[in-house]
Amino acid sequence: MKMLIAVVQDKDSGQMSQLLVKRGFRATKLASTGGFLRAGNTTFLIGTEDEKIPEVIEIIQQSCKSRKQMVTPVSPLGSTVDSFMPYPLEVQVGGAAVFVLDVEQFHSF
Ligand code: 2BA
Repeated sequence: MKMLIAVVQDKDSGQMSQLLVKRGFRATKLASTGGFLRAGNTTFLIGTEDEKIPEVIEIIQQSCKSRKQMVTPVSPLGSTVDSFMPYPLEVQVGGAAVFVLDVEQFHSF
């Protein structure tokens, strides 16, 4: 058995949940925050059999789009107002960051 952890954008999480339920997968959704953008995103925990991992990855690819986002960097510690120019920076976010882990045991009571 595997545990798939997928960090996705909030905008894509509704469609992804629907597809997972429709195709018979069990999942848990957690509200999360990206360390870099400090913006909300959604983390899915999906426990499934090894052979079903490609199907889950296909669902994630179908649901999650890549988007560009502008970030204004925060002033680094110690810099003066004169020397720091906070130019907005464009970053590409997503489709999804996916981790697949081995599960030693699973119990459901
Ligand atoms: P954030 O950490 O808010 O990152 C948002 C986007 O900012 C990233 O998109 C990436 O394009 C950019 N980025 C992140 N760290 C950066 C850095 N140090 N310098 C320059 N650009 C940077 P994604 O790579 O698609 O990641 C989307 C979200 O997935 C991340 O949100 C984070 O919540 C999660 N994530 C991505 N990689 C991860 C990892 N290795 N471990 C844990 N979470 C991860």
